[in-house]
Amino acid sequence: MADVNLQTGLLLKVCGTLVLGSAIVWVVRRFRMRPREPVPKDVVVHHQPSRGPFAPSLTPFSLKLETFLRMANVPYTNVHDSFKNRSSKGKMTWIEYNGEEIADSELCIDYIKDKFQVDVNSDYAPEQLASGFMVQKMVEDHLYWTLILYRYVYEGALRLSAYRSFSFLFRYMAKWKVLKDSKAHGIGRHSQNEVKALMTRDLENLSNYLGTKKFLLGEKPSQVDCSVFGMLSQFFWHGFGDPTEEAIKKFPNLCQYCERMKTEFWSDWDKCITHGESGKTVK
Ligand SMILES: N[C@@H](CCC(=O)N[C@@H](CS)C(=O)NCC(=O)O)C(=O)O
Repeated sequence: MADVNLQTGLLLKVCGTLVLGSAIVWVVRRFRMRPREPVPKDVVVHHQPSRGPFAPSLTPFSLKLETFLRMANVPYTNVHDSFKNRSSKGKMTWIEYNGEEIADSELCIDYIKDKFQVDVNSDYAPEQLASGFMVQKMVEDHLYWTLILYRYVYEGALRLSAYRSFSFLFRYMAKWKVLKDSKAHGIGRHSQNEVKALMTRDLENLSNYLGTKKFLLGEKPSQVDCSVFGMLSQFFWHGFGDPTEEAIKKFPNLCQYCERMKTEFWSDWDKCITHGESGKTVK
């Protein structure tokens, strides 16, 4: 009799786990479901998260891609849904064009350049473009990690929560994920002081590279500026007084560069930010 009760209990536990597991899978799938609205023809649809408090996005890669769309003068529209509706690769910024879906900001840019036959780099020689490319890799694959370690791990997204209603669970999950991913990258294994020194050194090199030039490569903006601007905007407008903001403020030419890119490509900036109001709907 005791054996039968034990087996029934075990069966109930297994069934319960299966039912609960299926329910979680169903909820996650539904949460991530693609929108059903028709997509306009011959227009790039940029899926990105909602607008940021003091810059158009809290995601450097979304700001990079949208700045590129403006630089390339390509018809586009935004759908602010990618927080829930991720790309096929699980990341946030992505595009749709006439039924095709492209994930990853850099691959989106390659696709747009090819589809619309645009060249935003024509003012520069291959050697200059190569150095710009290497700057971009430093910014996206190194400086970026210092930013998100500060934002989500060391600061626990607390400063950000003043402008965005992030639940405790979200902040906990974000911290856990960034810590896990940054450890896989390697940088997350350093101490906070070491990360701070690495961040400052990246910014210092960037500042030296920019020097007195108007844009990264010279007098005219080019593709690399989209990426660098997307990233530096986070330090300049979305540091909320934390050490990332303190770090960029030590380099006046980087701050002026942020303002210059804003003036050049974002005349509607004020309509594209929430001005710190959580949940406010803007362009
Ligand atoms: N190489 C990607 C990087 C995109 C990326 O890392 N996006 C972050 C937001 S800044 C993201 O989606 N993180 C969520 C995650 O990793 O699950 C691109 O250029 O689009």
